[in-house]
Amino acid sequence: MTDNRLNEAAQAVRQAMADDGWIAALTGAGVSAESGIPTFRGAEGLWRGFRAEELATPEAFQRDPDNVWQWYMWRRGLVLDAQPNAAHKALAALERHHRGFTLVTQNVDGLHQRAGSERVVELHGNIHHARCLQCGRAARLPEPGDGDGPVRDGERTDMETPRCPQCDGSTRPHIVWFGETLPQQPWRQAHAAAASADVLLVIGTSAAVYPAAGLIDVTLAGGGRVIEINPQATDASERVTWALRGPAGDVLPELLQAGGVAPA
Ligand code: BJW
Ligand code: ZN
Repeated sequence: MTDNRLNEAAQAVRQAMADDGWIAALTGAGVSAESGIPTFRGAEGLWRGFRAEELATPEAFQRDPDNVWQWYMWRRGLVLDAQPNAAHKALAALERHHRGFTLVTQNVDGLHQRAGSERVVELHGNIHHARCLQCGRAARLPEPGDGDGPVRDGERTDMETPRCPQCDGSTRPHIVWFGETLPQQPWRQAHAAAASADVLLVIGTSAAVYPAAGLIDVTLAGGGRVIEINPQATDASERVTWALRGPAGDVLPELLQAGGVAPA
């Protein structure tokens, strides 16, 4: 993609860095699509005939905790088998290159961290953790290959929610479901980053889920400019400054390289 929009957007990135300004990124499921992780609202977003909106709710978990748990463990399996892609790596390179950068993600897959990003603000939780319903502690789930991992003695051990290692209470996925409030500290960090951003990169999100999608308006209201990277038009396309069409794994490295960030 070598059109005017890309060049203008790259110029805004370059300028923000030259001025020692602030850059933020908001990522969604599309940034992990090229790693083979299905998006929520895409055609592969279905699992056993359920849509994500039918599984990612406290009511669904109350009704059938094992069903919801198994959906998360299926997704976690995909994530553990996946590798970070060029878009995750480009964002890690941007963090290394520019101090005033904050990466905010709606994703729960941990692929940004695996690509080398160290300061990741997770708005919707993390699929590798379970949280105790009794004492509130979030603990990382065992990895395959740990003595305690999902397969032990040939038997799957991840088909039911585990007990809390601290108090033996019941646990749930450490995820923010529809109707639940976002964790306070990450939300504050994300809001502050969007408010002070000279440039906000909005990558691979349908911008349909709030309050995350509202960060776009926070940046625009603060006088910052917004660059959207997505192969499709989204709910935000009409209000962003530049909408760059294409897969994040192609467009983001091209944009950042044109903006002066050395490739990963
Ligand atoms: C590519 C690509 C490639 C493909 N490269 N791109 C204001 C207005 C209206 C509604 C609300 C509002 N405020 C709150 C609400 C209610 C609700 C909400 O937003 N509903 C909307 C659906 C209308 N929000 C909430 O309930 C939130 N809580 C809250 O607001 O609390 C206060 C409150 C409490 C009580 C009552 C009211 C308010 C919580 C939201 C939690 C979202 N949780 C989920 C699931 C859990 C995580 C998990 O299981 O993994 O988070 S939902 C799901 O959507 C997931 C995602 O993080 C989130 C966003 O989806 P995302 O990432 O945008 O994915 P997709 O699939 O939608 O889009 C993928 C995009 O990628 C597409 O555009 C593709 O084109 C693109 N793409 N290939 C680049 N290669
Ligand atoms: Zn506990």
